[in-house]
Amino acid sequence: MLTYNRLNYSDETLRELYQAIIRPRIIEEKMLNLLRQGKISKWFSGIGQEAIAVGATMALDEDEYIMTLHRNLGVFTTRKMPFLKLFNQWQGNEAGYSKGRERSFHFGNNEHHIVGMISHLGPQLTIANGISLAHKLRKENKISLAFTGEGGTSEGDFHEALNVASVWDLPVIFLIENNGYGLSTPTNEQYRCKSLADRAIGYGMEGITIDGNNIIEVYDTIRGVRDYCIKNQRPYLVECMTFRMRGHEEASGTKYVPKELFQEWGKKDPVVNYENYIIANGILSGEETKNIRTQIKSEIEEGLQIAFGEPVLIPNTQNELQDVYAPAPPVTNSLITINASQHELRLVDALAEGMKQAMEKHDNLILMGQDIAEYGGVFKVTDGLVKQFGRERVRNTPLCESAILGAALGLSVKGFKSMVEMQFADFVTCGFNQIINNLAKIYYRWGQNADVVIRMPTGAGVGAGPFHSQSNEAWFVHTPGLKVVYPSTPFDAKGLLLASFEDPNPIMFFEHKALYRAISGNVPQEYYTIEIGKANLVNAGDDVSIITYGAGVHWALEQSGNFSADILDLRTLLPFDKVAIATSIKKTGKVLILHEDTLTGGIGGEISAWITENFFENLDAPVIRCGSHDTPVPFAIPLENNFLPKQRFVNTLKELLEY
Ligand SMILES: Cc1ncc(C[n+]2csc(CCOP(=O)(O)OP(=O)(O)O)c2C)c(N)n1
Repeated sequence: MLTYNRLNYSDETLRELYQAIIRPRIIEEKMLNLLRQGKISKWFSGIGQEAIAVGATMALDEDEYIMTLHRNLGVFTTRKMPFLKLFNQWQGNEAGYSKGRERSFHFGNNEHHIVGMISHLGPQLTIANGISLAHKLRKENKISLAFTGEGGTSEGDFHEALNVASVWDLPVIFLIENNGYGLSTPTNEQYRCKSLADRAIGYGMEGITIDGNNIIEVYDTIRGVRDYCIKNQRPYLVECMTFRMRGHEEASGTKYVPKELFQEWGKKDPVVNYENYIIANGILSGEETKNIRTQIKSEIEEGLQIAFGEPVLIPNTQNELQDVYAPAPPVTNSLITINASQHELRLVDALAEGMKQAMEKHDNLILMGQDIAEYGGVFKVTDGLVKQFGRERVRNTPLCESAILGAALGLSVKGFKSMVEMQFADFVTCGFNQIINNLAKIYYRWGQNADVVIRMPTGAGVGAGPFHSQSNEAWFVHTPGLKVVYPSTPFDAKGLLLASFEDPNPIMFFEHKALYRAISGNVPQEYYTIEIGKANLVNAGDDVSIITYGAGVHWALEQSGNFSADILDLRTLLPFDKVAIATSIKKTGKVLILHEDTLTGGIGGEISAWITENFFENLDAPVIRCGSHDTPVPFAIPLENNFLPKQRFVNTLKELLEY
């Protein structure tokens, strides 16, 4: 039995809480029936935990974002998502929230201010930071709230998210639904602190543990915590104790849970207890609660009838491909006259000039990265920007790639642009999940774009060893939803960087460290952009096409006096310029693909396959690839020279020409 303290809440409020908590329970009871009949797909039940989702949602303003999890039906219903559309979503119908592209609760919707989870537990916590940062920058008195299970608190993103929220003074509520089990894992195999709320102390924030089955307690606590977060501009950790009354998902059973626990927690059922309380205290009569139930049931039946009659989804491949990227605006100022005032800049300075002009043009652009403010970044690309644009827009970050990339996505949700600087491209591995699974896929999944440029100082040739030298662009080329840009000259670097900031999609922007200060060239002083996806023929010849990018462009150019070669600088690797490649190979009939990346699985394989599939008849020789050896990048200079294809490719080229 639960005991309720209504505090000063009006009958009206208590009635609203009842209407909100009863709805997800009735929906789920119906869903369980349908599941048993094999009419719907698997389901993660929130039965027994509804007071948390419902109470927390009721405590927020409607335009405050909630990052939800798989058991949070109560958030979706309390935010008044129509049952019909929700059911269409669960059924994978075109009329659902994700056009059939996502399952269950793995979607978001800006109209209802919900950012749903991806399957991976943890990343949603860091998105809340970005949303709250947006509130803070705009001086809006709003919070964001992110859910996690107690299992999810063991993920690195939980720690990174809480730390960043605290260091940046962000008004975020982190809410743990502690329901006893993470799949089959009980809490004593998940963590060893007395209460998870105690973890707040370690991050320098406040935390509290409450009864998650008591809807008035949840509602009142979250209201109070919300006020605290706004007033103090601080985050807060709330742990709600509850119990998962059904299996992790319906098919998986509950054999591992002692029966007594079900009995004990069954007595504390959040819906039954609250209904009894409401009736016993005359807030609603038994008749009235019955009517409310009947009305919800008929709404469900009506929705089911329509949704089951929905046509089977007929795939349209063109639509599917089109929805991978948010539409990019047309390129502006791309035609610069030859007389435009130019100055000679090193590649690093061209990037710095591009960064500055991007900041001037987009007042909603936020820069984030390790040591990028006063220190100027380890390669000094952001040097001086904090002085001109201030610390709100040029932000040093703690060491936590994942949390910052997640925050960048949160900023996008609120209409900001952002740049995240990886200190070295190698460290992107610590933020890999956010890029690959969150930023890259979100537009296709439910139409929210990730307006983020991730700058990647990359490449070898500087004796920096296996973890400061990697070429990892191919990892991202394999991920639909990303664009991969890789300039080789100062002119391209500035123009492509500015184009990247205009593009609303997530862009992996590779900058070769060894070229930063080694390559100079004329760069227009004014703002200009170069179209993403367009290659550049940097040398024209007849006998062979050298298709390359980054440092490879310069290796090839050094040899250009010895061969009659088209040297095609791809400039963008995803999408790569098929027209330019086709034009060149039709002319020369021989192709060498040269890249610094290791050979196996490098983008050369993809381009080679595409050429062979489409232009076999135009070829006078097999398509040849030349890349680094398939080893990690070695440290000692002789080893590194041996690793790189810079010297090797010349012989390969000769052999190809003699073929
Ligand atoms: C990163 C990651 N690892 C593993 C899983 C598989 N998985 C899905 S739910 C779950 C248990 C989650 O437990 P908890 O966070 O306590 O949430 P609950 O399901 O209890 O609500 C696991 C292991 C996952 N989704 N993401």
